[in-house]
Amino acid sequence: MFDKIVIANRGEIALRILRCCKEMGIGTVAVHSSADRDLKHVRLADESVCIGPASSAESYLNIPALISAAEVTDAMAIHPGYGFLAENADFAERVEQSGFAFIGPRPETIRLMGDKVSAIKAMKASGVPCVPGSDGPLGDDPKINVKMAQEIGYPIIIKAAAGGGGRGMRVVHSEATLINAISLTRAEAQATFGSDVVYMEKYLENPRHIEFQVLADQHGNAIHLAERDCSMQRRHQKVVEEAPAPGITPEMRSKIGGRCAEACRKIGYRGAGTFEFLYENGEFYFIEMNTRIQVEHPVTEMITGVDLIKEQIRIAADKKLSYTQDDIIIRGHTFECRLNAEDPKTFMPSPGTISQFHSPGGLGVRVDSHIYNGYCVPPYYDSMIGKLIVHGDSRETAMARMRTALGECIIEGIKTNIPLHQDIFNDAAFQAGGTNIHYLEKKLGL
Ligand code: MV4
Repeated sequence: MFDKIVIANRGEIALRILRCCKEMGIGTVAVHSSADRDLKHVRLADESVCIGPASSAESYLNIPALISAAEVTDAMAIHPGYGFLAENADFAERVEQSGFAFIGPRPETIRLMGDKVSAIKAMKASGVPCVPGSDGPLGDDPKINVKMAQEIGYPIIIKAAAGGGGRGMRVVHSEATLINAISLTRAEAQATFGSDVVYMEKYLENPRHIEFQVLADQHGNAIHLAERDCSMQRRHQKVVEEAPAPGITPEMRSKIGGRCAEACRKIGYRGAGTFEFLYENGEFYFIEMNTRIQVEHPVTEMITGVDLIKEQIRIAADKKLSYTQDDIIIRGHTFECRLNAEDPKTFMPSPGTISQFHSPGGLGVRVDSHIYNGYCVPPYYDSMIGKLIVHGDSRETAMARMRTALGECIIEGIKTNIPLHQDIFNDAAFQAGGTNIHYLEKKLGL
C-alpha cells in the first residue's frame, strides 16, 4: 500500500480523501493555492505545499507544480479528486512518467472517454445500449447528413466529440436547419475544444439522467454499484441526487449494471467510473462515461456501504476489489443536496465569511463539507461548500430526514441554496419520484 498520497484538489473532496487516507494509515500531502491556506484539510494533513496563487490555472491546474509537490514530499501517488485535472489524460500520463501512481484510470482510457465518439463506439461494441445516431464522426457531405437525420428521425442533436457535460450541443427540429446547425456546432467546437469533430444522435425530449457507478481492478474484476438519479439539475449543474433511481427494477439494474461491468472488463478499465445514461420510456441510452470519482459518489456509498475512495486507492495500489458483484446489496434510499454559496433565487455566487455554522446531524445524516465557523468562502472557485447526504430505510423516510436536516442547518454570513432545496423537497412531483432533466428549470420558470 502507498505510504503517502498527494491530494491534488481542494474543498470538501480534498477533506473526503484526507479522511479516507487517515483511516487507511496513509500519509497525506495537501496542496493548496495561496487563497486556500485556511482550508480544513490543509490543517489536518500531515504535510502541505503551496502550489501557486489563487488562480486555478496557476495552482490546481499547474501540472509541474503538482508533480514537484509529490517529488519534494516523497509521495507515492496522486489523487486528483473531481474537476480540475481529474480527467486530463496528459496529467495522468505525466504523473505516471514521473514515477507516481495516478489514482484513476489509465491515461489511454481517459483519452478514449474524453472523445465522445470513441467512447460511444467502445461502449456499443461492448454491449452497452446507446442512443440511435451517426455511429461515428459526421462528414461534410450534406446529402449524406440529411439522409442520416431522416433515418434517425427528428428531433436530432449535434454534439461535439470533445464536448460533454452539456457543452457544444445543438438540437435540430427539422431538415431546414440541419446543415447550418452542423456548421455552427463544428465552428463552435473548433473554437472551444480545438477539434471540429461532431456527431449526431436522436434527441430524447424528456429523459431522466441516470448513471451507473462501476469499480474495476487491475486483475480483470469489475462490478457495478447500482445507479443514481441526477435529473434534478439546472444549466447542467446537478442540484439533488438520489440512489437508487425511483422505478428502476432490480432486473433492469442488474441488466444495465452488468453490461457496464462487462464493458469495463472488455476495455481494461481501472478504478472508479460512471456510465451516464438517458432514461426514457423504460429504456436506457448511454451518452458519456466519466473517468473520475464524482461529487455525488456518497449516495452510492450510503446505499451499498462501500467506501469508493478507499477502493480507488486500493485499485491504484494494484489490490483486488474488496467485493464481488454478489456482495453488493442495496439497502434503503439516499438523497444528496449540493450546498452552494449562492443566491437561492438568482444563483449569483455569494462568497464571504461564514459567521455561524451549525451542522445538522442524527441517524442517517452525513455532512461532507470543509466549512467551519469563521471560514471565508473564496470567490475564485466553484461555489459548492458541501453536501448534505441522508439515508433512510425507504425513500419516504430519507425524504423526511432531509427536510429535518435542511431545517436544522444554519449557515450565516453568506447566502446559500438551502431555501431552494427546501422547495424541492416540498415539491409534489419530486416527492412522487421520477421527474425528468427539465423539471427544475421549468419549475423555476427558466
Ligand atoms: C442528450 C439529450 C437528449 N438527447 N442527448 C447534456 C449534457 C451531456 N452530458 C449530454 N446532454 C444531453 N444529451 C440526446 N441524444 C439531453 C441532454 C441534456 C441533459 C442530459 C443530462 C442532464 C441534463 C441535461 C440537460 C439538458 C440536456
